[in-house]
Amino acid sequence: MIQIYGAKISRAIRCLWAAEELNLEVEFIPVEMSLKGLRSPEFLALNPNGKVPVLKDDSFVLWESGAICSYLARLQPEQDLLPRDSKKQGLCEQWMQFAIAEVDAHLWAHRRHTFIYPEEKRIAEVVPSLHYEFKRSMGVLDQGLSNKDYLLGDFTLADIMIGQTLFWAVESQFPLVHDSIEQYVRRLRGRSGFRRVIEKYVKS
Ligand SMILES: N[C@@H](CCC(=O)N[C@@H](CS)C(=O)NCC(=O)O)C(=O)O
Repeated sequence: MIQIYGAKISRAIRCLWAAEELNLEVEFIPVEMSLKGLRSPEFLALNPNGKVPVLKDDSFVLWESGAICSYLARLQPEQDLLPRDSKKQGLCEQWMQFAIAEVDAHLWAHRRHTFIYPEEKRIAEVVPSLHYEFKRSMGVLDQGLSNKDYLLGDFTLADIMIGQTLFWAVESQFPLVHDSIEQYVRRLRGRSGFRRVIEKYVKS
C-alpha cells in the first residue's frame, strides 16, 4: 500500500486530502517533527531535504507535496483530479504552482521570521512585505475564482493545493481580503473528502 509520511498539521494534509478525494487507500506514517526525526539518517535517505510529506509506493519514493498529489491523481486518471485535457491540466498546474510560489512561500517566510528562526536570524523588517505580497496574491485568486465554486469550475488538485494553504493562512491570521475567498474556504472545508481527512488523521 502507498505510504504517506507526514504530521497531522503539515503539508502532508494536501496529499492525504487528494488520496481521500480519489478514494485511494493510503497508510499514514507519522514522523517526529523535530531535527531528531527529520534529520535522522533513515528519514534523509527518503528525502534528502529532510521535510514532509514523502510518498513511498513499494521502492518508489517521491517528495514535494504538489508532485505527490499529481502522482496520486495519475493513478486514477478517470477522476480528472489532475485534468487529462492538456489545457485544463496546464491551468491546474498553474494554480498548483501559484499556491507554492505565491502563497505558501510568503506564509512560510513569515513563520520563519516570526518564530521558527532563532531570534538573531529573524528579520522583522521583511514581515510587512510578506503581508503585502500575500494580499496581492489574494487579489489574483479573487479574479481566478470569478464567481466559480472552484478554480477550474470542477474541483481539482488546484483547489487542494490552494485550499490547504489558505487554511494555514487563516490560522496565521492573514486576512483573506475578499468575500469570494472566505466563501471558497468554507466550501473547501465542507467537502466530505476534507472532513474525512480531519476525522481520520487530525482528530485521531
Ligand atoms: N515545498 C515542500 C515543503 C515541505 C515542508 O516545508 N514541510 C514542512 C512541514 S509542513 C517540514 O517538513 N519542515 C521541516 C523543516 O523545515 O525542517 C512541499 O510542499 O512538500
